[in-house]
Amino acid sequence: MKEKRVLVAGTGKSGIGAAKLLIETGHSVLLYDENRELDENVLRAKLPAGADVRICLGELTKETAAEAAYCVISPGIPLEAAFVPVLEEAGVEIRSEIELAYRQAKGRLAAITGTNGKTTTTALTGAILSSVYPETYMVGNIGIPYTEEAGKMSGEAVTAAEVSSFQLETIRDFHPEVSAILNITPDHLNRHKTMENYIAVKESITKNQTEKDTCVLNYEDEELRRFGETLSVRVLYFSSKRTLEEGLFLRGGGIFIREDGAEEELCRTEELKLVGVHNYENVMAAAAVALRMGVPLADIREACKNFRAVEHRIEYVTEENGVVYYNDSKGTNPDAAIKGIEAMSRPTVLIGGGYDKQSEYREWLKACKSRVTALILIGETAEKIAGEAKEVGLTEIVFAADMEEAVAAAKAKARPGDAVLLSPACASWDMFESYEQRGRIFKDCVRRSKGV
Ligand code: UMA
Repeated sequence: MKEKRVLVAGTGKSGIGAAKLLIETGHSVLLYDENRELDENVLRAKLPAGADVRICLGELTKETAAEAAYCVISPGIPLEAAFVPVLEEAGVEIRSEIELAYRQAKGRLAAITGTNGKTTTTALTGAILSSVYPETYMVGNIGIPYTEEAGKMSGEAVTAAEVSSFQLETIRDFHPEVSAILNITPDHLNRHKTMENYIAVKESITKNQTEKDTCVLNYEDEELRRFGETLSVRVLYFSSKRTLEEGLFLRGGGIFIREDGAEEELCRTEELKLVGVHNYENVMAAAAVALRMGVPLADIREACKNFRAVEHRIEYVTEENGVVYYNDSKGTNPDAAIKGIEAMSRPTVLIGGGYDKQSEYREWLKACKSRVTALILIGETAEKIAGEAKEVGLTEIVFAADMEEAVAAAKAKARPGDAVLLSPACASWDMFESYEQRGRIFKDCVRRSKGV
């Protein structure tokens, strides 16, 4: 019988990573994408020359689906996609791209999820781990597909993975030794439909963990505290609000670790280059993960002190005529954007709006009220946000067609001593490929117009 091909759905970073890993491990691949406008030659050029790959774009027929042994799905593709029932009818199992990578990977794995802070926490965890383990990988939603790295790993490998709810949706055996859930607030509800579904998918990061493993949880998130009580996995909590009997916590200006009744200081917050309580939570979570991955406290302390903010997360861009520009393009939901605006100590001209995930903007706009002097809105959600902004008393609103216009409008509104902040509270996908591209275009517009 002819050997079946593995169907890889999606031809973005994850799809290409998955296809390459499958090819390396001797599989033939059926690379599929719903977008029929894609150029087959461009896709083929991303794969090893001469590889046994068939490319299929547009509609997936029953006949093609029946050729697949199983399907590796990219995280951006919802299970509601038109081709999914075709696969189901043909009895083809759908696995997450991280599931494929996990099965091929070697060594030890720590996986971090949560609505906000997971990129910073994963980057910091990776930095701590790499300070003591020579073969450290940082993978996943952070922008490096897990499948790109999995084939390179030896038994000594230590991996920090940022995993999103999209990636967790179709895991089966995925089993981190240490997991972390940082917080859960409404996000991606257009995809997951209900908060219950979203919570369940995030919490499924622990589903294969056993009593030998650890789950790091935020004690101040009521859902996660409750969830921790139901787990047979070892739980290590962190808290930014209270002293814990066991776990990591913020007290006064210090971060402490208490285990088996013994307390030690990890660091003073003023020693860190990260600012804001949300970042101290990220530091506690990363330190907790690293501790359980066997890193000595002194090494955790050093790595935390040396770590700088990641790009697009309240990132300083430049100062011009007394106005400071910040790029918080990673503020892709209202909760993340609240952190962005709360970090501003100056009157702020805020650029917001973008792809419509059916989020609620009221709390974010309320947080904006005391600091925001003008709101510049872009994207699909501009009208909706403008309506809610007026209701909370934010009336200085300008609509802009693109980032260039938004930056020009922000510039015209800002006075010396102000900040201009891009912190959209929305995903970027209506106007940009990614939040990274949105952030880079913002920075380019700011720099291009400097001095003009
Ligand atoms: N496609 C379809 N049908 C669909 C949707 C997409 O065929 O219904 C195709 C598109 O035509 C495209 C491909 O799928 O060719 C894109 O796949 P993708 O959206 O999964 O994008 P990747 O480039 O593989 O990037 C993904 C993550 N993107 C998403 O989850 C949307 C990246 O996270 C991640 O860095 C990367 O894998 C590596 O692991 C980005 C993200 O925005 C940063 N994540 C969300 C977030 O953080 O909020 C979850």
